[in-house]
Amino acid sequence: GERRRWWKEAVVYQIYPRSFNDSDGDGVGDIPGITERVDHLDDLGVDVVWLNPVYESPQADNGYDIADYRAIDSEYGTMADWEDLRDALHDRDIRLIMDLVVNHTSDEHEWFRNALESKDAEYRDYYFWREGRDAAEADREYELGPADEAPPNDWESFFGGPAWEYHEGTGEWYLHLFDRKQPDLNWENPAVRDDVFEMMNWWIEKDIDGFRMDVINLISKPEGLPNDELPINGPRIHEYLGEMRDRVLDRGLLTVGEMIGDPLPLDHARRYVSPDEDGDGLSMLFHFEHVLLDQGDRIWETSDWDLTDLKAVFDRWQDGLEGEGWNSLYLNNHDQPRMVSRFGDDGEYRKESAKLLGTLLHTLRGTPYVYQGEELGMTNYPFDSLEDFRDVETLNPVQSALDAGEVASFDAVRDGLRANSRDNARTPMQWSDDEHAGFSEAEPWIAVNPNYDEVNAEAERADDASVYEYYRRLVEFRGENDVVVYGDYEPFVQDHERVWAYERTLGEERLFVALNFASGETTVEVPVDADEATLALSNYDGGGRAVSELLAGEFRLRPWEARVYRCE
Ligand code: TEU
Repeated sequence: GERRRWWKEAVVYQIYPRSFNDSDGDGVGDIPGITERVDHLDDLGVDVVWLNPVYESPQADNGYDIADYRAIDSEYGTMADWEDLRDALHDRDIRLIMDLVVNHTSDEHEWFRNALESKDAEYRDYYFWREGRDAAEADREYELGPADEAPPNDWESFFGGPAWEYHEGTGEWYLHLFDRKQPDLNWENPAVRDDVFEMMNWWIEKDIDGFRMDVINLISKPEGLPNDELPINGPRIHEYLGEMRDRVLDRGLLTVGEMIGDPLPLDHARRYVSPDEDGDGLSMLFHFEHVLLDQGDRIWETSDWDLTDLKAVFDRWQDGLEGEGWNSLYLNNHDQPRMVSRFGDDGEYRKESAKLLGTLLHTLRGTPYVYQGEELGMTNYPFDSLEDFRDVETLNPVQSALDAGEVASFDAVRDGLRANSRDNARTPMQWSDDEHAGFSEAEPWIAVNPNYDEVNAEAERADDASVYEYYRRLVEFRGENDVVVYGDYEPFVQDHERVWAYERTLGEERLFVALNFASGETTVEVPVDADEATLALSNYDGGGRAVSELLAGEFRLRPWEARVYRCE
């Protein structure tokens, strides 16, 4: 059987500090604001908090551009505030994992400032510096750098535009796979690895419980930085992670690596999370395959998907890591639109579908990650102009496309951005129906979703039929039933376009889960041959239908109905 580990049994709650709770009335969330709300987490029953970056940063990418790994950004508070938060969480048996962003730093980090000084500055080699190509060699024109030069290669930044920036002072270009204010660290330099590992150990000494590792499978770049290879799962990636495992990680931490790639090859994935000695030692990883299903090439483009695609991705991973490693389970985070608007129905069946998606997350095999506001059924934001957005990943490419005339006007991209923008996830947490949703006394840095009068924590905590109350029961149910954590997963009716049905088994214990991903009634035949079944969870009031119905072969589900049966 599967080895017991505390992080397999845990439910993780993700906090985006900028948007969680503002304690000092500047419109920006902060660390004391989180501490004020730890009871919300304790009542929900979650076991771990993952805190998005709170380090000193010019905030070009909301903290994913770090200027000092060992200091807290003054916008968010002080190190003493952080220690108070850690203690408040630990007092309630909630562990704390920190975001580790070491593919790149901020261009305002002292290493990069030093690197800018000259070609042989002490920290020059902490980053990737290259000479430009002759402009004639490139197959397109660039607006960056000297007229007779093109960037060293054709790589594109994940945020649009070339992945290189020209530096006049030294006449060379530096690599940035994200914003130009996020220069990539050169992991080939052993001094970089020493410094990163020392910094990680410094945080572990501060009694944290693990790391979420930002785009960690980008840290090894293909040799010579060739045009036709991408810097994903590069040649030395397992060597670097193995070194990290040996020098930092063997202490029972929760480590979750964010892994770019579509698809992410299973052989790499297995090695990242293999519990064997030659595995990289990560507890689990985040892949992107399910959240890329509906994406087009550009941020405002979407593509069609149906439930069978979504099930196929999850089935592949449930199966692919079986006995080889552990899955993470997420449907949204700070980079993704709200799950209920995307995979559910955020209109008539908002509550039912939010609960159904929660049921899925809490009954598959893996560790669930709940993103702040998900437990309230928070939805996407009705963006209406470019001024409503704050995110570089939205603003940069849209602005360049507008400038280039590739996109005629905001109207042409409105629907796509409403569906896709990361800012959907970043609107303030909805605490109450007070002004600014109880998030802040001041005008928040990004607008509050207008539905806060109905969708908010205070109202939901007072309502037994709320999404919040259902989530509380889900977390509790998972905590009380080993079969949910350690049981085998077996899907049924994989070709069904509306129903996701599966069973989980562990020894004699058996659960049967049926989820109707549709805003209408659906019937389905499921091969459940149990003699007896009792309803354990349902997202409909009085959802307990006669057991005979389950056994009749044809199974009827109401719109977005979710049912979990215990079979004996
Ligand atoms: O995100 C990784 C990443 O590639 C994102 O650009 C993601 O693909 C995209 O947002 C989906 O729309 C991580 C962090 O989670 C993100 O917030 C950072 O901006 C990024 O790395 C750079 O550090």
